[in-house]
Amino acid sequence: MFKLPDLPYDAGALEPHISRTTMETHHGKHHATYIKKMNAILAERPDAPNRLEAVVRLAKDEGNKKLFNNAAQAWNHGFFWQSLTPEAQSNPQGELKSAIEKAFGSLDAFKDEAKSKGENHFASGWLWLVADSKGELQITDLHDADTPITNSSLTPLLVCDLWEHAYYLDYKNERPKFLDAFLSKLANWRFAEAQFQAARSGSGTWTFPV
Ligand code: MN3
Repeated sequence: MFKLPDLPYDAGALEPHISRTTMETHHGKHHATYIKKMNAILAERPDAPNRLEAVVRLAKDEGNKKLFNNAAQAWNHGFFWQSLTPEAQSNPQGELKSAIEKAFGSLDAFKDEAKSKGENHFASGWLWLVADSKGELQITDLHDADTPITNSSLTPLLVCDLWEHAYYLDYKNERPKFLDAFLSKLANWRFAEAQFQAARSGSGTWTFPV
């Protein structure tokens, strides 16, 4: 059984970019419901692994869509809360900065590509910055509950939730404005740097709390 993890900051801390109401609904209702539904399925599965990452991979391998959708959404939201920060942050530093410049040309070019992929993603899903096994970066948009953790050669560094529930109360249909806020005000580059270092050293990437 998994518990809803606490937000790593106050629900109102991301205002004015994301309102307290959005965060309370997104975390306390949407995220909580995915965990509740997953737990109901796992209650019938005494053989299920006790790490959420392993549950997500098992559900994918088994083709168990209902379990996969709820388990992957539980994991993705846990990772999304870490990908946001209320702190005014400097841009990516060190090796992550170099890797972004190598992959995209510049931080601005990265933001342009991320915004374009996020804007053009049809319907629900997630916008990921991932590192491959060679430490090379890519931006990938995945549909619905899909998550890069089922691909053993990819490590997620940051994610932005593209489901309407992530931004509709604050931005209505204007997803590009939400993407701008994410890319220029909210993205947690210190977390992405730590993930990138962990990916390169082969251990210590973020895991869902048990
Ligand atoms: Mn969501």
